[in-house]
Amino acid sequence: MALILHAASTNKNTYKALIAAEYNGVQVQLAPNFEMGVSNKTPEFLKLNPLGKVPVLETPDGPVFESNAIARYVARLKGDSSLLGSSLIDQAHVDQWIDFSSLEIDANILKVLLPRVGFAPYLAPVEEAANAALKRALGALNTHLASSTYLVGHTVTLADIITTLNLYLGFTKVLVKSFTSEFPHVERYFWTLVNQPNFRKVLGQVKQTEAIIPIPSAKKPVKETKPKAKEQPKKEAKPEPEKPAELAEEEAPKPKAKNPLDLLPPSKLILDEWKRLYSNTKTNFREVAIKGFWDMYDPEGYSLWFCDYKYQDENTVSFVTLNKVGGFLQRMDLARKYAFGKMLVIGSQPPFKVKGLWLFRGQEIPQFVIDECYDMELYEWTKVDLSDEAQKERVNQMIEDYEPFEGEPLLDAKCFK
Ligand SMILES: N[C@@H](CCC(=O)N[C@@H](CS)C(=O)NCC(=O)O)C(=O)O
Repeated sequence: MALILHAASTNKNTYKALIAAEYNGVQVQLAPNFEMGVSNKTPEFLKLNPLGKVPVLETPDGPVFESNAIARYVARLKGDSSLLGSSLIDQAHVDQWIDFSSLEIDANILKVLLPRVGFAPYLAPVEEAANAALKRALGALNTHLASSTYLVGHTVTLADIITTLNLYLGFTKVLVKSFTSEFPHVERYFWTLVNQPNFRKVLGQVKQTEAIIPIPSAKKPVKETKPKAKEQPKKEAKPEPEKPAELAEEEAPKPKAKNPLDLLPPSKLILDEWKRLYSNTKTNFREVAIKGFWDMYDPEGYSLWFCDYKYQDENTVSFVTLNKVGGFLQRMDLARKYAFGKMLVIGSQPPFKVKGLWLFRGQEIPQFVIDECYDMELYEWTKVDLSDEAQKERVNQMIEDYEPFEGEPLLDAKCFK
């Protein structure tokens, strides 16, 4: 029977146990319908972990919290698992690297990341110290990896799983290429590990972040943590010369330019009206919403686009595929005033196909969307030819979540509105 892991499916701490489970052939399943901030605050959940934090693993002998402990439990479920090290000294080294990557790498990445996503107050000296400590740790790791493929012995151990996931948070969120290129053996190690089949099944395709998240405006309140007044930065600090270039670049205040799409001639299609019609139509969708859409559609002020994920063969795990689409829609937030979209995850078995339909203001895909949402390049984009009735019918079917879509059931249909 599968062990139940209570966790958000986008959390790198969750992936530690899931990848260890893949290596050991153990069944671990995410708790269905888990909602971060809701499910982990219920009285039942607090009995599993009094802090209300995730992940938590339910085992036949009771719950386990702390992601490293959970991953160790999963690793130990297989008697002869090579994940734990075969000699006393190898086992000690597995533990050594787990602690090293948690305390020297993960902790410092979080000190950089959390203020930038609004979960802690931003303080330039704190970030600087975290970056320096991170460089020191990556330097030591780089030296170790100069002469070894894996951290301990000649196969993947739990130390590699946990270290890679700690690096994963860094590579995908804060460590841009100019930062990591100082540590070529760490880079080689990271890309080798995330491309191992058991990692890939859980993580999908991993991409290094191209830019570090900008420092939130000093005026915006931080989430959850309330800093004392004297701790708050008075205004966005000017880049300091000794700061890593990629961070300094992000700090320069940028004047807010008007979006060129706001300068287009007015359109008879009022996007909010269409979004309202879409949301409020509960019955007769074809006759009401779809007909209403074409009645208000303005082919001069807007354009419709099909998108097709370029790497469909990689969509082998349903929740990873759904997360990928969910992440894309979150990153499209910047286009909410100018776009409407439907993203379908198609098929009942892997590999799942991801296809979508987007309505954009203007005749082209807006340049700021291409520039700022990296997912755009992961899709093939084709402008809808409205003179082709078959393409128009495909638009209708995508808007209404028609099933079977192109002969297959829908795993999910997400709407961007
Ligand atoms: N050291 C813990 C970290 C747990 C943790 O901080 N979890 C966060 C999500 S990444 C959480 O559940 N936060 C909810 C809260 O603080 O209430 C582990 O590795 O499991």
